Amino acid sequence: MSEKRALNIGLIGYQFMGRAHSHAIKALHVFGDELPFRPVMRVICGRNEAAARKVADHYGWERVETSWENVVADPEIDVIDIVTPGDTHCPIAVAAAEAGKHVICEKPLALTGDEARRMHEAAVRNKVKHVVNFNYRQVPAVIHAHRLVTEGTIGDVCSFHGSYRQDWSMSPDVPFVWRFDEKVAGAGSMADNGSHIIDLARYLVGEFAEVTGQSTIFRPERVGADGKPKPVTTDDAAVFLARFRDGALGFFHTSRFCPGHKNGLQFEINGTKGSIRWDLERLNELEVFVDDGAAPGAEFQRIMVTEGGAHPYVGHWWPPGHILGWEHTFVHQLYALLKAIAEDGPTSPDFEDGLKCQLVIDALAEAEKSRGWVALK
Ligand code: SOE
Repeated sequence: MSEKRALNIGLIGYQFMGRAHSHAIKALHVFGDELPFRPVMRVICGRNEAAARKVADHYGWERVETSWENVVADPEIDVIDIVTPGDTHCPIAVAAAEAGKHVICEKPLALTGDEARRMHEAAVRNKVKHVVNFNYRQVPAVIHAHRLVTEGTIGDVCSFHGSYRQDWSMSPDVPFVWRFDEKVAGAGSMADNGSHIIDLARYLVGEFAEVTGQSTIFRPERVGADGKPKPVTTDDAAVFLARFRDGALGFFHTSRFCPGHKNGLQFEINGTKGSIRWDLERLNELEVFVDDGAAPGAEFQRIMVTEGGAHPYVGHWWPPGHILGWEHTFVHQLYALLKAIAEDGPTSPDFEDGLKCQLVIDALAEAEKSRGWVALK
C-alpha cells in the first residue's frame, strides 16, 4: 500500500476550540481509504507556552510555538487552522494566505466586514483553500433540512425563526474574559452566537436584503484578572428582524442570559406547503410537517438522520441509530477541506460566506444606532 502524502497542520490557539479541532484532526481516520492525506499535527501555537504544551501533550501535537508568525513562515506547514479570539483572525489569515497556506478559521470570520473582505481577497488572490468553521452546516439534520428546502418539499419559504440561547455568562461571578471586550470579540452574543444563526439562515433560506434590531448589556461590569472591575462592551443579548431577498421574513434572538439554555440553537422554517424545525440539543432529529391535504390533523414527523443518505459522510460513522454528536461536525468540516485541497475543488462555507455573515452583523450594528432598517448591499 502506498503511503499517503502528509498534510502538515499548524493550529493557532489551544483553548476550547483548540481542543475541539485537535480532537477532530485525530478523528479524521474514520474516513479510512477515502482520506486523501495523512494529516500531521505538526505544531500548536499559543502565547502561554505551558498551557499550549499541555494541550500538545494530550492530543499529540509534535511541537509548540509561541509566535504565530513563526508557524505561518514555516515552509513545512500546509494548513493554518485559526482558533484564536476574533481580533487576531484577520492578520493571521491574511499572512497565511500570502504565505500560500490553506486556511480554516473559526467564526465569526472577523471583527468587521472590512477585515473579512481583506481575508477573502487574500485567500482568492493567493489561490489557497479557505473555510470558515460554521460547523452547524455539517450537522446531518441541517443538511437534510437544506435538501428538503431546495427540493421544494415545504414550498416557498415564508419565514425563518432562529434563536441561539445560552446562560453561561449570567452569574456575576463569571469574570471578565475576552468575549466581553468589543475590541477583541467585535460583538457579544450577536457575533458569537448570531454568526451561526445568520449563516444557517443564509444556507437554508438565502441572502438577507435588510435588517433591524437591538441589543443590550445586562451586566455592564465584570471583575478582571487583576481583581478590578472592567467595563463590558459586548452585548449579552440581541433581537433582530430580517427581510430576505426572496421575500421571506426572519426573526432572531441571541442571548447568554436565558436560564436553562446551555447551548440552545434552534430554528424553524415555514413554507407554503410545510414546516421544518430543528434543535441542537436533539441533534440527530429533524421535525418535518408537510401539508398535502391528504391527512387531516397531520402533525410534525420526526426524522432520524443517521440513515438514508441524509448526509454525505454519515456512512463513515456508525450503523443507523448510533447517533452523532457536536464534535462530529468539526471532523466533517476538516474532511471537506482535505478533499477540496486534494481535488482542487471548492470549499463551503468559505471566506465569502464569512464575509456575507459579517456584513449582516455590521448592518445590525448600524441599524441599532439609527434605530431603523439597514439594507445589505
Ligand atoms: C460560546 O458561546 C460557544 O462556544 C461558541 O463560541 C461556539 O461557536 C458555539 O458553537 C458554542 O458556544
